[in-house]
Amino acid sequence: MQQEALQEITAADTLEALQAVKTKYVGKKGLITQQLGGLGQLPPEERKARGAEINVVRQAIQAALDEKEGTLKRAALDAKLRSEAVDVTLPGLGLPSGGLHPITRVYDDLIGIYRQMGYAVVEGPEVEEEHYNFEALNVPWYHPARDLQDTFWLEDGRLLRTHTSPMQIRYMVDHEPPLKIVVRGKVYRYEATDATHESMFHQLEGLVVGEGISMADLKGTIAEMARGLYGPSAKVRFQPSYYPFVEPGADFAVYWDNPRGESKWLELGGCGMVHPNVFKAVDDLREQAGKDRIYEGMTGFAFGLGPERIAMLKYGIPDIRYFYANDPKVMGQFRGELG
Ligand code: FA5
Repeated sequence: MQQEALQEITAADTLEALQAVKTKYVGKKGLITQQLGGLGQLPPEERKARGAEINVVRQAIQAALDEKEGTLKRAALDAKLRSEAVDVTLPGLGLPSGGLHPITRVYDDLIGIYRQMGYAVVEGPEVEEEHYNFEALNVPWYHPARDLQDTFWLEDGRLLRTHTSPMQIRYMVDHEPPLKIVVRGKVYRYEATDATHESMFHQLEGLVVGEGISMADLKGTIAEMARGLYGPSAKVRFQPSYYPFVEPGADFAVYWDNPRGESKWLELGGCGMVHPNVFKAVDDLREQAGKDRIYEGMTGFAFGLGPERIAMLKYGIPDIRYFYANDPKVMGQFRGELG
């Protein structure tokens, strides 16, 4: 029995297997325990010798069990330590980095172009007074143009600006001409969304006011922007259009000549010469604030465009809603490229 037990102990290569051997021989109902239990049936003179014999076997088995248990436990601990050890030769995991949103990149491009032309960059409130968003821009309450820009109204009578044009008014009330500004920021319209329309989107507004500013300056500026965006061969197109705050007014498009073979005219925004009623509204507000009337008789041009349109073509994004859906599959492609 001792020999068999020792063989089984040698063969046990896991702690579980060893436990089974232990139970088999020295457990409560093990073979050795049974032998000891059987001593009572022997004649008293044989018991002592037999008992001593069984004990020797038991001790031998127990010693072998203890030794093997120690060996197996050390091996298990070694394996655990090896698996947890740091392998300094492995490449690092790296931290996922963020990146600039495509709209931010387009803004950076546009604003870089306008800074070079000497424009100041300003921002304005997204919650706006009705007067600045509409009336002062020559859009009285009964004007049909209000229907073109469906409005989110606040309970207090203010609204979410439907375009960046109200900053034209705010800036002129606070500053004297000559001036050259671009306005960046979010605008909101209460309208059904589709692949090219969002209810929140961005605009870049431009305003230049001084003496003797002409339509030629406006066209030259838009052409300069197009060349800055698309290189020296960029083309621009103007088509007559109507906006109450400019006269004459136009829509402008830029020819997109792109390596993916998607060349086409890209309708970018509206523009025109600042309407005299806008200058008058600014002077009225200035007067109310105790300032001089200085805008009547001035000339100027303004434009407003949507950077989403540029970004969609530039980055091949087919649906405007991807920009604000926070889908990592889309925005993750802009990781790490800071610019
Ligand atoms: C305006 O908002 C005028 N304030 C622009 C302007 C400024 C004209 C100064 C003259 C002088 P319009 O509603 O067309 O115009 O919007 C301008 C641009 O914003 C559009 O050409 C388009 O690029 C973008 N845009 C308009 N609506 C949406 C929309 N729902 N989603 C995404 N982009 C839009």
